[in-house]
This record gives sequence, C-alpha cells and structure tokens, in this order.
Amino acid sequence: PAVKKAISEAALQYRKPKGKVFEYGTAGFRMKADLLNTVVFAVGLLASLRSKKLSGQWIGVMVTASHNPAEDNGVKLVDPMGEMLEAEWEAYATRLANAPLESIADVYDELVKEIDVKMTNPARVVFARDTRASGSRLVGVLNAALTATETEFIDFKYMTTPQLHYVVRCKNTLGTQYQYGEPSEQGYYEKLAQSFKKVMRGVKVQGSLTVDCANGVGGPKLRELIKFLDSAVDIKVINDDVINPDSLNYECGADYVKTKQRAPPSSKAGVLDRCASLDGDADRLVYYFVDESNVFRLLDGDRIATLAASFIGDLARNAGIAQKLKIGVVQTAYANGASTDYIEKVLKLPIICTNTGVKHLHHAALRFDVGVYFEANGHGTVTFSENAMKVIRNTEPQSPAQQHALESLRALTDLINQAVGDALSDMLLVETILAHKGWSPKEWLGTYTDLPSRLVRVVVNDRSIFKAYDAERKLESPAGLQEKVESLQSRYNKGRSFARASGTEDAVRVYAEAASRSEADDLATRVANAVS
Ligand code: NG1
Ligand code: ZN
Repeated sequence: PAVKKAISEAALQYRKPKGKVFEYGTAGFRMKADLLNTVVFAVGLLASLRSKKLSGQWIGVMVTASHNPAEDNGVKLVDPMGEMLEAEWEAYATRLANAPLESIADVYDELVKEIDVKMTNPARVVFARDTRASGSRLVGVLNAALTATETEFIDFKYMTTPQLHYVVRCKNTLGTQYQYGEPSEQGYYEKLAQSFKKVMRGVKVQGSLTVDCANGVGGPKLRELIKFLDSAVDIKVINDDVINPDSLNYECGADYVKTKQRAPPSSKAGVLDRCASLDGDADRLVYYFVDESNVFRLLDGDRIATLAASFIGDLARNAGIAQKLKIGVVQTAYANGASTDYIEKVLKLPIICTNTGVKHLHHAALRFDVGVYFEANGHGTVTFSENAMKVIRNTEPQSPAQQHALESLRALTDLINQAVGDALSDMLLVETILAHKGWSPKEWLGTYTDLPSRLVRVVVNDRSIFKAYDAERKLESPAGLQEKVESLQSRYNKGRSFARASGTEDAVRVYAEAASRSEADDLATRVANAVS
C-alpha cells in the first residue's frame, strides 16, 4: 500500500501524450524523446516487478534509440542472463505503458496478482544510457519509478547496449561457476582485451582499422578499450563527436553505411583501407573498403557470420573436436542468397532462417552447440552451448597443434559477448580471424560474390494486413499478393523477393535480389508497386 501510494504520487509529475498508443516491439519502446516520460516510468515499475518475480535477480534497463535520429530515444529491458526481455512480459510492458497515470498504480497491482509476484522479494535493477541529450531526463524518470517501488539500483551512466547486457549477466552469475566476468566497465574491457591477446598469440594484424563510431557512445568506449589492448591492433577512431548532439548517426554509422551502401561522406579512407562502422549504441558492426577501381565494397553481417563460422569450424577440426560440436548458422530472410549458398555448399553447415529481430535469431542459435547468428545489418554474435563449453574446456590435446587450437577456442568463448550482439567484441573477433587467415578485406570479400539487392520502404494505409509466414519469406495476406510476388520473381535470373510489415516503423519493407543490379532494382520496384 505504501508503494502503491508512492507510485501514484510519483506518476503525477508526468503527463501522458494524448492519443498515443505504445507498444513494446522488437527494440523495446522507441519514439520521439519528448513522448517517453510515462513510458520510461512504466518500464521502471516493470523492471522492479520482473526482478522480484525472478527472486531478486538483477534486471537491466537500457535507454537508447540505437541508429535512430538524435531527437529519438527509447528504452528496453534486459533479462538476467543478458538476453532480451522474455516475450510474455512484452505485453505487460505494453499494458503498463498505456495505463492512464491516475490508475497506473492499480494496473501495477493487477499485474502483481496476475503474474503472481512475491512482493517481499528484493528488487534489483542496473541501468545505463547512450549519449542522447534526452537521456539524463529519462534516467531521472527511471530513478523516480525505482525509488517509488523501493528498488535497489545502480546507475552505470553512459554505456553501450552490449556493455549493459554484459554487466547484467555478470551481476547474476557472480560467485558461481558460470561467473561471466567482473560486473563493471573495466571488467568488460579486461575480459575482451585478455582474450583478444590470447587468441592473437603468434599472429599479427596487417595495417590499421578505421572505426566510424556514428558519433555515439561507442566512440568514447572504443577509446577506453584501446587502452587495454596494448597496441595489439592499430585502431583509428573517427566520428566520435558526442558533444554536438545533432551529429549522432548523421551521415555515418553502421545503419547509414548498410542502407546507403556507401562510406560516410566524411571518410578519408584510401583504396583497400580496412574500415568499420558501429551504430549509435554499438551493437551493430559492418566492415567495408574501397577497391582498386574505387568501388565501395560492403562486408555486412552475412559476411561476419560466414567468416566466424568458417574460422570456428577450422579451429574445431584442428582441435580434434569437430565431431562433438554441432556448428550452425542462423539468418533471416534479409541474408543475401549468395551467403546462404556459401554456408550450405562451401562451409557445409546447417542454416536456420528465423523471423527478423535478434531475439528470434538468438533463440534459434541456442539449438546448436556453436550458433553463429547475424542479421544482415550487422547485429549478431556466437553462442556456445553448455556441451560446447565442456568439450572446449575439458578436451585433452593430443598434439601441440591441437593444444593451440583448443586454447584459441577457449579464448574465443571469452572474446565473444555471448549475451548479445556486440560491435566492439565482434570487431575484435573479425580482426582476429583476418589476422589468422592473413587476409585483407579483399580476400574476405573474395570468398563469394553477393547478389545485387535492393531494400525499399513502402508506406501503406494499414500495414497490419500484411501477414507473413515461413520466417517472413511469404505472405498469407493480403490474398493473392504472394502469387504475384512469386510470378514476378520467377522472371528474373536468381530472383528472390519478399515483403513484410516492419516491426519498428509504420511501413512495409520490400527486399529483392537478382543476378544483376538492374534486375534486382527492377524486381524491387515491381513488388513495391504490387504492395502499395
Ligand atoms: P524492422 O523494422 O522490423 O524491419 C529493423 C531491422 C531488423 C532489426 C530491428 C530492430 C532490417 C531490414 N530490419 O526491423 O533487422 O534490427 O530493426 O532494430 O534491417
Ligand atoms: Zn543498435
């Protein structure tokens, strides 16, 4: 009752935007930052309940809008092992966020009963934010909700999204045999740097890497990480202006590079220079370079997945444990068809295709001993099952070569942020693999040839009528549209196209690929016309 009263009183400081319906989607809540006060308040209440429900385990709250423009912001919850919030709770988040402020304490009470939360349990929350100007106000709101609910909390100030996921997992495994690391920013850098140096023993990274940090939180964090790397790799940090609030994600960053298929206009990289871009909260990573003919070449999430899968496969064979590890790759419908072909025919690995959104990919990856998952946009990681961890840790090497491979695998399980896709960790992973293979980005690109593709955003009256199935590769409604798409794509050499309602924007996305650039563009235009 005291808590209920405190919630009601705290809620009265805020005003709900009129006529706005909120929904906890694939990226939590995300919108113009002005509209977020009451949403963040509701998320604070729910984080507290989630922790109590899980007997006082630490829950994370991240305030970020990733690659969105600077004036947006967002908020999402992190579950105890560093995963995304359990799907069933997304509906509770939506319900609390839409509750009128006068009755939000009642809705909170209803949820306590419905979810059967033991209110005498402790509640513990950690939170952090990206560099957006609105972040400090929103953290203040979160603070108010956590205080009203008598929740113990730690404010980690500025962090990348994956750093917060890391801290959550560390907090909840502290003192157990699964302790993930020290629950601090320093612990994060130490873990990455130590494992990187281990796996880099005996090899050297060629040349330097230029990293575009989207003018987001990844910039200062990458600069910190570099201090721990002892010059094991030469990294040049660019687009790390976190002072000018409007520069965030503006004409730079992983989303810009992937969607525009070009380098940031500010880039001064020369021919064959190795470049990478992070997004605004540093959970996405893409590589690229300019070839000898001055053509921009993108190495996206599909490329990172194939690189990682092939490397881990080689290590497993060299370590003599390939028979004991089921390695697989998880993709979405947006993966380039050429990458899918390469994984099946050259790497000879099984593939699962899932719905868009990393939580789906992550979930599917757990079905393998080693699950490599990446969205084409550069968000992903590698998961290792308990069996894999045991085999990698406990196998007795039969030769120095096996021992070396086993040690590299052990270091990789620490280098890779298994909780969530992490651009900084993924970047060190790519650097490691390129160094081991002695590859420049040109050799990496040479493993297969991407099919030209086109992604088009189509604004429609009501995107909810677009119902997909088969991992979003086909449409069951509107009636007749699927047949049309199939008839269109059959007219093009290697043609493949699909349309689906976006989960984060009010639009339908059309994807098309085909053997040539003009065919891919043409197919995309025709399917987009059929959709609108
Ligand atoms: P939607 O808007 O549902 O297509 C986008 C990305 C996803 C994922 C989410 C969350 C594409 C085509 N879609 O989803 O991959 O990253 O945002 O941020 O890139
Ligand atoms: Zn992001």
